[in-house]
Amino acid sequence: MLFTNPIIAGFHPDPSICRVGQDYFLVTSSFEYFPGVPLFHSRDLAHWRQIGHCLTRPSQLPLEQVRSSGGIFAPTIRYHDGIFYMVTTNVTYGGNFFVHTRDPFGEWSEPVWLEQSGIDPSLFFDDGRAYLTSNWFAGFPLPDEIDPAAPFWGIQQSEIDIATGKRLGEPQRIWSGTGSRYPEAPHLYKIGGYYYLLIAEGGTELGHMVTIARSSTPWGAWQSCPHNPILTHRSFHSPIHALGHADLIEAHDGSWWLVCLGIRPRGYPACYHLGRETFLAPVIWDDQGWPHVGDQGHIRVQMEAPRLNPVAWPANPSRDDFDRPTLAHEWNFLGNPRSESWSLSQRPGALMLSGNAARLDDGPPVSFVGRRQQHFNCFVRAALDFMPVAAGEEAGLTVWMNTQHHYELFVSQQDGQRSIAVRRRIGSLSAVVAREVLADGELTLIVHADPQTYTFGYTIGAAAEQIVATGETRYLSTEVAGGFTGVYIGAYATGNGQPSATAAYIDWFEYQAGGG
Ligand code: 6LW
Repeated sequence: MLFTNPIIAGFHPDPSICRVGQDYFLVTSSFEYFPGVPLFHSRDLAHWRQIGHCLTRPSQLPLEQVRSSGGIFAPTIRYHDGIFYMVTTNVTYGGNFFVHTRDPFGEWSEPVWLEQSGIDPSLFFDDGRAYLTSNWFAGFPLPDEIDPAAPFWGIQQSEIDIATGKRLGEPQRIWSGTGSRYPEAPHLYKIGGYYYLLIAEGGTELGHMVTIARSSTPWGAWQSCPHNPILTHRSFHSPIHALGHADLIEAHDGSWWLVCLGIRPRGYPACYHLGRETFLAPVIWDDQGWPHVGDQGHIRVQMEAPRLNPVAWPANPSRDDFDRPTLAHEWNFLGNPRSESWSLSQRPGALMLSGNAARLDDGPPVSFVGRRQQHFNCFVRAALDFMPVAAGEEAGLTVWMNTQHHYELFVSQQDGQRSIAVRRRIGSLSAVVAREVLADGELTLIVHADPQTYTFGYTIGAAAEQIVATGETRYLSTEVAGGFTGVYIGAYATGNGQPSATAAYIDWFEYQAGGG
């Protein structure tokens, strides 16, 4: 079978994978979005369908007033003795914890909080023991001057009681990698008599890489792989970059694979706005017991998986009519949603958003329901029924990177008339770049995305589309906006500082994937 990377497109970083028989489960980071930690299922490693989220309740995922790129960092998923475990960090509230379930298609447990610091926690089960491995760092962002003698940068580990989460010993600092910055994303495995410690180094940007070491014990001493880094695209000609933060898996046919994050930057200097995505590569073990990843340490867009049979899932419907009692898995809120801010039952068949006082620029608890942009080219339409009465009330679509970088196509009152406008916020600049009075009739908001540009338009009834304004994708990229996330396209409503009683109704929302 030929498969295409990324295997999960759009903002889906820090993948971790486990297998039960022929069923594969994969999780990714979710930061400020709720529900948290999207959970995917596959039977061939290449085709994935989202089956839910691991963190679906505020008691598992407190995100009150979370800032952009706070919340949930990298998760690890493991299966042991009939139980699935997902361990992660809520960097905003509480630190490291895990949840567990016997049924990944159902609900996960309440959090079990852990007594070990550091991001990127991972669990490893061996010989009746459970190990918690995480990174250890001296703070982020890096200070301008680092005293090489002072902090240990690397990986720490403790043994824990998996029933209670209590640690059974002091965390030990076990490896600091091969010498590059940000040793992180550790995963421990036992393969063919050795313990292998897989980590990421170089940071999650263009210098990202995957390194590995092995030992005869889970604690070291670690022998670094002679051909480290085993995966990197530093300075390599490819449409794919920043490969790192990986997890290994042995497939049901005995072949080995690696999932990792990567980006698809465009333009010059290159930048990316779809976020860090999930990639797959084959792994071969040499007769010295060291892994070789992909095509000589590189990942291509199209790769061969000769021994795996494709098991594709039906495509998600492109249009959501909001006629089910719960939101489909692709939808997210920003932070914990407030019950008064949204409803699927108030007007059956429509998503109701009610503007609270929070502005979009404030982030949570703004009334927002969005989905990831997963394709460079896509076409989004949404039917909006919204009759603002007070100044400040607005509702519409946002192309959203974070609180300081987002573009809106929105309806509001201006000089007593209902108008449609485009606002662009880029850092500390915010401007309404176009505004028109709206005629009466059924309003459909439209966003066309191509690799360089968002084009905002609308239709009234069956009339031809009116274009309102455009905006560059570049100014919503990670290089401009910062953070760890990728672009969402969402519906929102806000009172802009005043609670608003005027509901906005999204009758349907359509996301049509184009190329890329
Ligand atoms: C994650 C770290 C990283 O915790 O980025 O690329 C951080 N790797 O391992 C946030 O996703």
